[in-house]
Amino acid sequence: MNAAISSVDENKTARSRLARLNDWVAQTAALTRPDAVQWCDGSDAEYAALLELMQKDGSLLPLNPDTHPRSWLHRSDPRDVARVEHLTFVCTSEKDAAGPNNHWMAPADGHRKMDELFAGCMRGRTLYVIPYCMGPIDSPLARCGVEITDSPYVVVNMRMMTRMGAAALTRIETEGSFVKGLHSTGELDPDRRFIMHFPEELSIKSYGSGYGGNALLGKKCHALRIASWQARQEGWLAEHMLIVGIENPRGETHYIAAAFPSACGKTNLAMLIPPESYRDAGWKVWTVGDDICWMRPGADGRLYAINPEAGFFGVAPGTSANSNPNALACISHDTIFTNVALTQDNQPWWEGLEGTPALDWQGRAYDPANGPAAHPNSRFTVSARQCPSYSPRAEDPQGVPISAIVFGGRRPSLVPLVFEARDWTHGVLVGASMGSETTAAATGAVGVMRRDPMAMKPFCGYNFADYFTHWLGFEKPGAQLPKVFHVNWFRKGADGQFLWPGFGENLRVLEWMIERVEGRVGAEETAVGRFPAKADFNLEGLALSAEAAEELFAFHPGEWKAELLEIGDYLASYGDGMPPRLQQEASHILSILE
Ligand code: OXD
Ligand code: MN
Repeated sequence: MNAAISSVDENKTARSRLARLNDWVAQTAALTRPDAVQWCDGSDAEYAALLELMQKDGSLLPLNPDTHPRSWLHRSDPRDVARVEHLTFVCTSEKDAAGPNNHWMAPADGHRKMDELFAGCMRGRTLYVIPYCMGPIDSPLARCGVEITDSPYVVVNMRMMTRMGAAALTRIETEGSFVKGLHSTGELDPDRRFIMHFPEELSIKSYGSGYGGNALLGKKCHALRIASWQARQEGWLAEHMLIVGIENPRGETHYIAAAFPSACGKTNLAMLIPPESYRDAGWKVWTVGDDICWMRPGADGRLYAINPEAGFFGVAPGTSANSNPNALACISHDTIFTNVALTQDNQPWWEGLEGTPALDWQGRAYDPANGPAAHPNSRFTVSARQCPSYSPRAEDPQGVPISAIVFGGRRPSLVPLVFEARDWTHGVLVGASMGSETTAAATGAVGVMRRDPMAMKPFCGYNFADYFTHWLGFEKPGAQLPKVFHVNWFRKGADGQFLWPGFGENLRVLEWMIERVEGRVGAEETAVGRFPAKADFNLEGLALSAEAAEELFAFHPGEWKAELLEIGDYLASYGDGMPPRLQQEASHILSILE
């Protein structure tokens, strides 16, 4: 076939691939009845027009242009401030495929329920079509999606959080496949709110919320719930993990992927600034991602990771010059804030910052009797490119090689500052048995301890038993798997105060991990994993009491026995599908403890 004919054929095929998208947009418009349909190209002009529109209708308020140029405040409906796990469903043909870790509905029922809500819901509104790519546009690890929404707030946020617009549409045209996400803010009525996933169809329907995790469908819905399903089928992993590069004084960079539940400091760790003594010695930290990690084995057997996101949707409260100066620099311009408080001179404000608030997150004159000035789950949305520590490898289409995987949760007692898993199977058990206290990132009680395997409890799009089997399956001939660690920044003393200073000082823990990866230091074997030998862990210059230092590294066999019994029951709750290897590993540890 001559080249001219083949390119005509390719064009025809590309057009027919786009026909699938066009048909879906037309069907959706017929169902939702918008006044207008706008295809988003991701351009500056489009962004400016949407900002102007929202400023006019009052859904975005301009912030102080001298201190926060081109930045905005959005105040959401007070009943719509967090993810809604109880209203989030995975709709698979077989209930068992979704597993006890998900709320389930049969796909036909899910579609019926959602289509009733969507019918006519965009009357008087514009339907926006957002083609987007999760991951660097030229990366073989990246995947595309299209979100249809009636929310301009979603469009401007998606522009920062994904590679959105013309380039994504071109990739969709070439590949033909994309994740379909349909979203409407509806009436923002919590009784008419559902976030439904149809992994077998690679589609999402979300109604009744404008909150990031429920409405920016590229993020949790696509990049975790749907992607975890795709990843299982295609042999990779979609994880709730930050990715950070640690450069040692010899100039070598190790990339670490770390899973922590929502609002447990992933952004802070991803943007860590080394303590002065480390900086002087030449340590550097490079941010690749702060929330989601897609990784797959490369030709050399190592796991290679990309950050599918292009921006940060970070928790504002607690972000300060002490905890995260890089984030503060990042959000000093071109940022959208949601549900933060305001100072007298119209600067964004939240607990942890200096100064005083004048208006709270609902726009009322600040009164401590009404609770915190900023909502505890108030957020900033910002492009990752604004981050001073943004890694030069962050956009590498091949991803970065992962040297260590870290799991961690909020554990006020028992769990030491750090330990290492003996091998991959043990590492998977350590991840599977992760526990943490709940936070304000989801509606419901805060501070309740729950099991949150791999920090994926709210995000795994299929049965955890199959997910653990998938993880175990990465151990195969030729694999060069990362070492696995567990950390706990949140250990408290008898006085209820945190024992570990955290933030920049966490580099000391990462240093120990890297030394372990490089085989430079030994470790002390315990039944539950490898603990640092005191001599190998740098505590120099830290104002840590001897008791705190002792307790942070202590091993309490009796309490661990109780923990392992609980973990055994938890794993058993997933029934027959649970990989025996994981339960055997837990029983083995228990037998050593007994
Ligand atoms: C997030 C979350 O927004 O985990 O990243 O809730
Ligand atoms: Mn998250």
